[in-house]
Amino acid sequence: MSNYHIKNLEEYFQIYRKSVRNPEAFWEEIAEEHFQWRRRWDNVLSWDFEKPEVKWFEGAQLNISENCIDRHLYTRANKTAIIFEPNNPDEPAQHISYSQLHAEVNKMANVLKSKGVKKGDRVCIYLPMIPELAYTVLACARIGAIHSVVFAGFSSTALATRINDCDASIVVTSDGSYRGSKSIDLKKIVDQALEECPQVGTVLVAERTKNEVVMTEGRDHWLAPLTEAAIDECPVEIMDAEDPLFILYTSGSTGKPKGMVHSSAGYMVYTAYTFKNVFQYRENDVYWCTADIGWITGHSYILYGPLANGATTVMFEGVPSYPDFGRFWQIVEKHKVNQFYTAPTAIRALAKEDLKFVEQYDLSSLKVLGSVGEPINEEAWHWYNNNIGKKESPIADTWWQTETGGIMITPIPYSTPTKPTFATLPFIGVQPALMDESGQELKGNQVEGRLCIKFPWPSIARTIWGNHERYRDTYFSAFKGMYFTGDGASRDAVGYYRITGRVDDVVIVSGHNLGTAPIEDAINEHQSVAESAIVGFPHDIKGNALFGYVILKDEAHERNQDNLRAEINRLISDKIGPIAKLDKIVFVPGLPKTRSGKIMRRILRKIASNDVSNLGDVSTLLNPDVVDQIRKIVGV
Ligand code: 7RM
Repeated sequence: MSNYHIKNLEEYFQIYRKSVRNPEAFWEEIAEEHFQWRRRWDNVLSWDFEKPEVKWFEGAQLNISENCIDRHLYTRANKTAIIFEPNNPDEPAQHISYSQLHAEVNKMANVLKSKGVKKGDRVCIYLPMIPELAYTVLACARIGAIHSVVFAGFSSTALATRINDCDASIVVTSDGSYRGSKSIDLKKIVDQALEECPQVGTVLVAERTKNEVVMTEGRDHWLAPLTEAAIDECPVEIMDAEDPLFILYTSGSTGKPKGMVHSSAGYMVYTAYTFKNVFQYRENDVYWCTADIGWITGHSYILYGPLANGATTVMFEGVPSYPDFGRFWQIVEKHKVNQFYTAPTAIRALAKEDLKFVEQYDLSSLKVLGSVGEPINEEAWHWYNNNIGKKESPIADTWWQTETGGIMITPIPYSTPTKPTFATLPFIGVQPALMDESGQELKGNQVEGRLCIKFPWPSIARTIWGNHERYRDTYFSAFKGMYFTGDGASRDAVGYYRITGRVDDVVIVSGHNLGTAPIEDAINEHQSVAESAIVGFPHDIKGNALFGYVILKDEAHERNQDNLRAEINRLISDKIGPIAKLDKIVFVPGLPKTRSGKIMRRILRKIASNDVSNLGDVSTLLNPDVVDQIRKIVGV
């Protein structure tokens, strides 16, 4: 029995039990046999969820870029590491071998060094899905700089907040990006952001769209001439196991985004091990995850997990709808993709279109389908299973978070029988618990509660950048001695988990986590707005959409409401990004509040979802009458 590659359900249970009975021994064996270490650890695990503090493989030294690239050169130098598939299907794909990847990453590492970047410095990466993005991420890892990738769909304000929060002094970007038939002027967004970021002394600009850009003398440099002149050998920085590898921002229910900090060793071990098993990856398979590297899914399962296994990973620049709704399936056929990993929102969007977009392509290479980002509804699950997997490729509905670093609850394809809408069983080493609101663990099956994790796994985020107290308060204070996920879940009669969704004020729109508070903050800046509350409501394609309740200032009641709606959405677009725009905006006289002044979002959610059968007791509200007034305006 090999612990590294699970082959059937019995083996899963055996390995699972072993991993829980003695986690240290289990993870030590995985770490020992599958990675390259510069120094061995002194201690496998120390932890305290009260502090909270988690350390894996303390004393060990390594470099993750060496594990993802250099060590494969002995056996896989000419194997394709990354297939770059451009936005435009007429532009040829690039097959980047492990030895080419090595050269490009080393050159980029030397460029960063030449700009003064050192171990521990933060590098903000604001790039589209082009090879330079992969090179920059891995180059940072190589020299021990902490990368902070910001999704290139975010606005200049959102970018500036993230640059300043981690005090990055260098930004890597491009002239522009292609998204379907559109192109976006990324450099201009960076220029705007940097008006708020005086500490940024260097901007490196990759050329992609060749649109005109303004280059600020002394600060901005085209990347290509620098990499062309750079040497393609750069020694790796030897990192301690717990040295931070990257920061990735995720929205919280309140306040500014949280910069989740991931470690070097634990993150590597866990993403590599989950990748191998969840996707049942075999040498020479072609694996494709459609996420953007700006999200954790792209970090862990486009780059680090696959490359640590010497896999071939596809990086797609475009969108599922361009040039038509068959693009994903055309790419699957073209590159003979074996494992395909996408989000329910994409599945729902494609399921709405004519089946001819699927049927004209040969999808017989597919062996495993993955889903991530939000609960996959039954209809979408069956469409995916019937039309893409032809009922022969198991669906891995993978539940996890930016904070968890890697997949936590998932079927093991070909081992775990799947069940629509269920993420099924905990991955090896993961110890979930369902808790009731009084803080008691719900034992046994057929229960529903708040999803917590009882024991550390190697890739748990170690802190929130610059705010350890917020880290403790957000994840370790709701349930004593446990990591609280913010999600609700149920467990069925055989112990399968089903994730029911967020129990806090984060709404997942098209797979993007959006905190409602920052959107409210943006709206409230409108001169006509007095107060607002945003909630999610179910949406056919996006999973959830945003519903805004807005209280206008008195003098604004004369204004045209449609104009106001358009202005509010423009403001959100500018401050946060187009993904945060509201689908519905209603103008209301007040918001239901508790006596301590907290908005009762539960009530607003029910009204937005047209589900007012059970509004609960509203008599304790500060302003019970407002509920009926709002219902009248919304018409429910
Ligand atoms: C990987 C990722 C995390 C939140 C998480 C859940 C939701 C993710 C699933 C899911 C049901 C799934 N990271 N979520 N996967 N809900 N089933 N398979 O998405 O930080 O961006 O989001 O996403 O609510 O807490 S994330």
